[in-house]
Amino acid sequence: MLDRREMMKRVGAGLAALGTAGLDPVTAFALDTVTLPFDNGERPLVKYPQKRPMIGLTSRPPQLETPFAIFNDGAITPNNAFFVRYHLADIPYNIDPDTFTLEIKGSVERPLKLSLKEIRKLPAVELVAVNQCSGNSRGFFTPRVAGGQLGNGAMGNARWRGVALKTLLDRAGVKAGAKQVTFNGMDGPVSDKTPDFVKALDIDHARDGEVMLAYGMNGEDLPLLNGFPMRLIVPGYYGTYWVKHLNEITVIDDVFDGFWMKSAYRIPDNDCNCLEPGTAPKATIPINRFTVRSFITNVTDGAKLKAGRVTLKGIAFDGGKGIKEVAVSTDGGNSRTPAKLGKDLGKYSFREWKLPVKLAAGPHALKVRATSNGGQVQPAESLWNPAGYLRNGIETTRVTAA
Ligand SMILES: Nc1nc2c(c(=O)[nH]1)N[C@H]1C(S)=C(S)[C@@H](COP(=O)(O)O)O[C@H]1N2
Ligand SMILES: [Mo]
Repeated sequence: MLDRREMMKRVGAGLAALGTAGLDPVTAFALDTVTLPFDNGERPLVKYPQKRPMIGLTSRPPQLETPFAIFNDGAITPNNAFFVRYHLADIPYNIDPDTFTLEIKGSVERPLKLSLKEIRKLPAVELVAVNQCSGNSRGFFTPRVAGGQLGNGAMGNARWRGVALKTLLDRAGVKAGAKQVTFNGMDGPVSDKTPDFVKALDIDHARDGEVMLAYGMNGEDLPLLNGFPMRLIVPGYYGTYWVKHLNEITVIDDVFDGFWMKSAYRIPDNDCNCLEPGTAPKATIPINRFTVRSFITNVTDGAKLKAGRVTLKGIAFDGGKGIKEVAVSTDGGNSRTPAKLGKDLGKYSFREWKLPVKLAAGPHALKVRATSNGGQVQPAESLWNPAGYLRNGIETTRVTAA
């Protein structure tokens, strides 16, 4: 065990190494453990430079979950508490923003190579949007599925600032017949048997004016582990498309068939994108928009509360239609009352909600259900798929009032 002074020294060393936005991975260390509410849910609480203590899933590459209590602090997730997900262990820990370049190539009239300075001079756009890992909440699946056993902390909401991808594609001049655009970041595999992490979007999606390249996050540079100096933002879409350390954009005339599109991150191609547990899908499609979700953030499962009036509070979000209603039940789902929605930060953002309720002495199953402006409603029970994606069943928080 490290004593506190030694810990602080290491944090200091880690922060000093950030001079050129580089980060020394060995400065991460464990503080304590937390237990997520499913079997084998014990995790170290770890400290990385630019991050407050986070729930550690893996260390090589770093995968960090946001401690859930942070979502009660506001609709925006602080940069130092934002989750981290990587696939490949060769992470660019030392990026020089002065020599960084972004290339736009392939099926374009004018291939471009832009410095960060040049990109920052282009017309800027801002958008508040949730980033959520496809496997957020996977640890709760029953029957359980393979993959990172995440609690509910692989999501976060930030104000992103950068350039619309359309602006860059228009400058490069997309040629007629272009079908998709691929995105590659500076991280890579340690072994050449592992395919590089490359994602693709359809050309019309890439040019919708909302997909953007972000160099700013909540008014600051991106934290290194969230994609410094620049990442893709695909509003309403799962995090897998939000390529970090983005430095290569390629316009292509066919449908990209790289591993991370063709074989990974796929969901059953049917109405519910779900299956009977244990069965395999007939056909699959690439994962795309978020399902609608909501959470209570100010009361934890198993809490003992004072009987009487309690104000419940939480967040909701969906894949980009915006939240129409959040309804709360204190009797296990028999009756529901609509909550008061908080400030609207945009259709891709977390939406806060709150509702005063009266709790009689005894046990209560609190359930919160969101409906999107598109009419999507959270199902009573979470649906199943073999990769553990899209989880969005109505959450139940069991409390006892006395
Ligand atoms: N370069 C790069 N970008 C990436 C990934 C990656 O492994 N490498 N993982 C993706 C996945 S699956 C997710 S969920 C998000 C997570 O973003 P975050 O680490 O900033 O929270 O990054 C995406 N972008
Ligand atoms: Mo992810």
